Amino acid sequence: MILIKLGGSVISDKRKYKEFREEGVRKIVKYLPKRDLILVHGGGSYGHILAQEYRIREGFEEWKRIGFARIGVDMQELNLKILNILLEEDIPAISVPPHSLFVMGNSPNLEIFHYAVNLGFVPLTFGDIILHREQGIDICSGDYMMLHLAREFRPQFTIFLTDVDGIYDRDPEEKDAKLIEVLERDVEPETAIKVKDVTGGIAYKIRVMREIANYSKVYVLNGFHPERIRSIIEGEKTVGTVVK
Ligand code: IP8
Repeated sequence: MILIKLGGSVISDKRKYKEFREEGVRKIVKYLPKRDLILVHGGGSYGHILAQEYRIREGFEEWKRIGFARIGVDMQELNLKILNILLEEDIPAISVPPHSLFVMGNSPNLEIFHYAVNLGFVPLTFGDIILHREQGIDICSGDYMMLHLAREFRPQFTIFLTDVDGIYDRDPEEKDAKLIEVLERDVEPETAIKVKDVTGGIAYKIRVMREIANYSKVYVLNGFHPERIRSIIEGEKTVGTVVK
């Protein structure tokens, strides 16, 4: 089993509302295995811009209803675009939207993933709007789904595709930023503190990755060089970060 997250900044241009990177996604899909695979995608500019505007993570207020529902629609739109590309490449993907799978505060019920995988389907889930047991509404990040899926399935490889080569020792936009090839448990890179989005940015991601490293080999790779996915699967050395 291989678990892969298509990061929001790989599949969309994070600065422009609903700007899909179609060519990039097509390229990635060509390097994906056709079964024993679970996919997760992030929100990018289909999720984060409005989630921030409507302060979804701060919980329910009446004025937020339409915004919350709108993000749900936008995420399904993004999901549908990716599903269609997967199908065109002969990958039998099935959409599993978190908002209709569970209520935040309870653990996600992953039964559907088991059934789908056993029949040779490729489940595709994503960062999504979610109803919340205490605060009414929230955002469920794709990383949260990654964590639960990795715990449940113990994949051989767990791969996070991002818009840079891996995890850097500081903001990758800064001059002199160095790629961390092996991220050890006790090192907290400066990037963790500085780079944020509505679901917590790199700091949360690194926490999730470290936990997943207990169950799986975890890699962070550049989604704009998807041939690196194949290298990892084939056991070859490539550019990226391995999380230990
Ligand atoms: O990009 C967030 O998912 P992420 C999803 O995986 C929304 O953190 C709706 C903002």
